Amino acid sequence: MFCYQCQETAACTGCTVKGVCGKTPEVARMQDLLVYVSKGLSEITSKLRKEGKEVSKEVNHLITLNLFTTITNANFDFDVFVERIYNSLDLKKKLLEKLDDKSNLGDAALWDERDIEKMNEKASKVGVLSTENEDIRSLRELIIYGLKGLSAYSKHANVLGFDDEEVDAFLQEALYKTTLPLSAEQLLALVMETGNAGVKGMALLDNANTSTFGNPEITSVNIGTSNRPGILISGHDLSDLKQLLEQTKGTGVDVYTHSEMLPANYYPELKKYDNLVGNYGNAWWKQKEEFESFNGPILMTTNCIVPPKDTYKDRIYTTGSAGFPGCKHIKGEVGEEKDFSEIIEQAKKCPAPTQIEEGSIVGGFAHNQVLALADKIVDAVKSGAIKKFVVMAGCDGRQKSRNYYTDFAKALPKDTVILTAGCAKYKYNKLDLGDIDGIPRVLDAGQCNDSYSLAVIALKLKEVFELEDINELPIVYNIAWYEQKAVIVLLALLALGVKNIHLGPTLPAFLSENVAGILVKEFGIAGIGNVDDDIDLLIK
Ligand code: FS2
Ligand code: SF4
Repeated sequence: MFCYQCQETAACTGCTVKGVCGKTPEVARMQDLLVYVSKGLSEITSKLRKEGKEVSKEVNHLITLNLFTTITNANFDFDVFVERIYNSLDLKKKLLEKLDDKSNLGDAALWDERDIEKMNEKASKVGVLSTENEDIRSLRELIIYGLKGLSAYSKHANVLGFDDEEVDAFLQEALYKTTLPLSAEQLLALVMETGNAGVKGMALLDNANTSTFGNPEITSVNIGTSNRPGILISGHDLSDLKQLLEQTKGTGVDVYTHSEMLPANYYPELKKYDNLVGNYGNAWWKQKEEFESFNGPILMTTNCIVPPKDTYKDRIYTTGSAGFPGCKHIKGEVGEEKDFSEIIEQAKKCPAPTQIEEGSIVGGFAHNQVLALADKIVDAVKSGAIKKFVVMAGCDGRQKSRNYYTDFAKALPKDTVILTAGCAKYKYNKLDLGDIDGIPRVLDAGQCNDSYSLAVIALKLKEVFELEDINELPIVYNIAWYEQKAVIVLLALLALGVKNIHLGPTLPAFLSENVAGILVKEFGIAGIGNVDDDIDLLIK
């Protein structure tokens, strides 16, 4: 196996024996093959569109689900990947029949084999290292990881009934183009286009979330527990949470959010449920201790599964793109109602969660809420009460080096405000950093996709202050990344013209020296240093 798609990749170069995340070589091979088959499928759909033929939403959804399932920590189940490959091959066959011009089709579009041994053989030839030139490989993978992130966001919009054919068409064409002998310049242009599509994808999801659940609003979220049994829901899928809340109503079972599900508490249409009682615990990587002490069942709706301990494995359920062998998977395609009754019945037999914290945290500062406070914020900037905004969005992770972000937040001068989104917030959202004239010093916009909100806020401030360039704003970027959704967020910010982003705790292993050099030169991308130097560099 060879995988270097996430920040925790072995020795910051690549996982070759087993994934640091727990991915086995067998699963890694099937993931590589699923990506390859999806490239072939995308070649056919792209060519069908060129022939003026319609590609159905179901086909679009299958491709995004394929990519989403290969995101770090999403799915560890070998059988799931084999089934997805078979389904994709079946679909590929059907779509091929509709294509008039079948000349010049690539190997990915034509390959079809169901024998596991032959599939393994193929997988070992089509993985990341099959591109020999390291710069071309780097650019291709940068695009593919961005598309994986975009797929995740598209999927969350799709389940709420929102689709953008333009985004899907781009996603498939870009994926197909990673199989073509494009030059580095052409691939760089495609990287930028991927960033533009990322902006559209996040805007689609923002629209889907806010039209369905209302605009996030300032909310104090309980982090303690009740004495009733509970279900913990993690991941990013708000539609799953909504269904779970409906189904647990009046059952005596409480629902708690974990990690990236915390921002669900900020939405009017979700916080109105009495049975949504708060958030339990912290970021994804703490789940081994926190799932143990939660005592009740846990529903993983998307990525960021840590291979579970046997002591609580029988309480873990997965759904959607998520999967783990031996854990029960709750079925339900886009638009279908899911049945969570088994989880609810198990919860009733479990003790209430063991309290690990008490009090509350405040969030809900997505674009609508922040813009409602715009006058206050603009006054604070004009009076000098707020000197700088620091975007500290992205992901959290288990490496000790990430304590940098806690220390950085603590070391920030008191006239700075942190704008955050994603699970990175858990490094500083319980520090009690105070407020500036009633504006909290940590403004949490929501999940990682809500980094879009931060961009909307920046664009609005640029307008209010009548600036030419977004980079003239008193905003600096110190972003933490872990998996591929952070890649699309980064590419989207670059596409919006944001410069001088600091990215840590390490730069992606998939950036070759030359590609990293281009990002440094063109966009001022930089890594992180030590806290004192970075405070000097970014703030003073
Ligand atoms: Fe955190 Fe994991 Fe959200 Fe990432 S919970 S690292 O998925 O995309 O952020
Ligand atoms: Fe390694 Fe990350 Fe790939 Fe897992 S997802 S195998 S940790 S690079």
